[in-house]
Amino acid sequence: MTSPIRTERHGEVLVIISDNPPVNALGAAVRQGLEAAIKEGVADASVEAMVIRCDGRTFFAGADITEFGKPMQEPALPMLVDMIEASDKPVVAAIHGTALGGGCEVALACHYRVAAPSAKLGTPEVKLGLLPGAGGTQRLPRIAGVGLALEMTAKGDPIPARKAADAGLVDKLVGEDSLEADAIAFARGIKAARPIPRASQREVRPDPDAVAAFTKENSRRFRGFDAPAANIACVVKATELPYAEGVQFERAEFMRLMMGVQSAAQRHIFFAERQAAKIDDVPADTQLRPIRHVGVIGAGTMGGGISMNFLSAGIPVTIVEMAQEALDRGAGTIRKNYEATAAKGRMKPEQVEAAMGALIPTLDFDALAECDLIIEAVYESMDVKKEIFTRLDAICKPGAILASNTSYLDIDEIAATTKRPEDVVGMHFFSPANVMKLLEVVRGARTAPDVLATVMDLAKKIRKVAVVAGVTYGFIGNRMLMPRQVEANKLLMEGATPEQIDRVHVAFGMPMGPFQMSDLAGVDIGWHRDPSRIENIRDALAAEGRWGQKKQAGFYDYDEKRQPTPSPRVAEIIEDFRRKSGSTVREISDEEIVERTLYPMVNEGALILEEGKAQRASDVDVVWIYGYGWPVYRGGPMFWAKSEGYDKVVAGLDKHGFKVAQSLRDGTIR
Ligand code: T1G
Repeated sequence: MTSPIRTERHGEVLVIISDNPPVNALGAAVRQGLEAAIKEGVADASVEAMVIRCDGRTFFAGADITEFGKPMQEPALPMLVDMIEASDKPVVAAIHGTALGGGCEVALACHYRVAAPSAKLGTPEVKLGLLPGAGGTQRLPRIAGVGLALEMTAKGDPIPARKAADAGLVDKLVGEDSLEADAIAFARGIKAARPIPRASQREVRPDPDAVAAFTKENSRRFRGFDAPAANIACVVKATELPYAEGVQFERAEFMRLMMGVQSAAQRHIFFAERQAAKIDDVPADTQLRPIRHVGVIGAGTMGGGISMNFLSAGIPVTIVEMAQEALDRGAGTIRKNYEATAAKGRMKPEQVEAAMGALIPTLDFDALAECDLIIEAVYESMDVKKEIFTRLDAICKPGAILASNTSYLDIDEIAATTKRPEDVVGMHFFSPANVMKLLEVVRGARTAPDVLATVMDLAKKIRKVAVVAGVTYGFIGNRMLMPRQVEANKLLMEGATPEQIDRVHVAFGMPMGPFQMSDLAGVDIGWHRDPSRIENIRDALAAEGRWGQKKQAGFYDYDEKRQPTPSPRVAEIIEDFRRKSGSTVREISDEEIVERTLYPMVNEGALILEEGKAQRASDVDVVWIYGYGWPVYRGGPMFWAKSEGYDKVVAGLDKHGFKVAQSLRDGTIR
């Protein structure tokens, strides 16, 4: 097997090159090749300096995550980076693409770093529930200081090369297309410089105020996660201990996290997210349809958010409304959202103007005729959607993709109103559509493979995580949400309170519970609007105008800052319903709430998989992580059920009389 590492001599400079597509992950063969090359350079008297660079799209993007949990093959990365740093001949890292995790640690162990301006450096291990385990938490603060080291390790977001240069992490920004030549020239410039700068030998002053401020500032963001605190602790150790002792602490923390359930869950989601992009029965090289212009029907909250995704990706959008006032309001909201983003420094004013310049608001439905993709985003009425698709069928050009943003309705029924059902697909965005990453791509019985492949590819372009769902009421996410809501309401009748149920879900790691969520979305969503017809607690609230946060009253009362407080009026309404329905009120345990609200979701997920309405269990997990705020450190409902033990989940469901999916009972969920 040829090594992914090769060397090339440029006079007195030895260039060590990794070629391990797709992202030069630091797998065993790469590490062995690097070790041999460094030894070769150190041993060869004619070598006066070395350069490490990578072929392909990026410098090392980290340790090979697929090797985690398997027996370690020597050399281990910590030993390899220490060996690079110990070299008595200067080693220069030549960085392009993304130097991430172990890749960044290799660069930090090199004595100098040069980078292409477009490069990024980062330690994203925390996003895998880990920390930089090859000296990164000890070398980073020694070079860049405590503040930036905390940012990079505990948050995990990469930084651009220019910022890295300003922080001393990169010694020189070189030509975008002359990386190797510039790195060799740089190496020649420093080959004789002594002493050789070694990051591990540098001092870093303690900065307890920065640590305290950082921890406080991010407490909400880090809630429930184990890894951020461990990253912070390691950086603090770097200011207290010599390198040799600091890395021992780092190593122990790394192994503790690696053995933990959270990292297993987060690594599961790393691969699940990438797997979700693959459609089992559609070849990866399927010819895609060109999407150069998109049409959106409806300029309401969803239509506006959906349009922003395409405008931000540089794809022009024709947005159609029935009335000028609604059209102006919709376009106005899009501009306001962009200007708010620019005000936070996350967009330049010229980018706002470019996006708004690509928006074509119109009352003329026929203007959609030339669009490559049309997304219908009007309110949930099958009749209205059928009428719209009939009109689209009459005017749209051959090959145009006709999509519905319905959250529940039957895509096949909508498609059947056209003579081109193969061009019809569901694109279910989540509110706010310009923010939420999830996109459920609903595959109809007649949806053509190239339509699916095109929409999945487009999802990447608009920075969405797309998951294929089959036609079933509520698709994957909302279908699993329904049994949870039903049980939550039953538990209210039996003695639980909205606050108790929501507290259990928030403690579990959800951003909010079922009733807080109902108040955010609107208690009146889907309400029959007849105040005299009161069949359940939700009807009673809606009839009283308690429509949720927007009315400062729903299942909770809300202050002007939208802070919820338990509502005596709601307690009365619930009490009234219990009395009228003759419910037996009893003490409800938190455990029972988990068994009756989360286990049924898992059960529904298993049924969805049995019916083939989702490709794989990990897709269901991706839906809940990116669409409903399921805590990533629990890996999603299906992964969580497996880590809890299917037997325990089945026992809980049996205890409460649920009909258990056969695959869950047999433990054969795929
Ligand atoms: N190991 C193994 N496979 C990897 C990988 C990695 N580190 N990174 C990517 N892949 C695979 C990925 O699964 C996909 O495979 C293909 O490469 C393309 O990836 C000791 C312990 C680099 C920004 O966390 O963030 O170092 O689906 O689709 O959108 O301290 O990949 O094609 O079969 O994501 O262009 C730390 C993880 C590891 C970076 C490129 N490093 N990777 O994004 O492509 S832990 C990371 C990424 C560590 C040390 C510790 C992204 C990317 P497939 P892709 P992309």
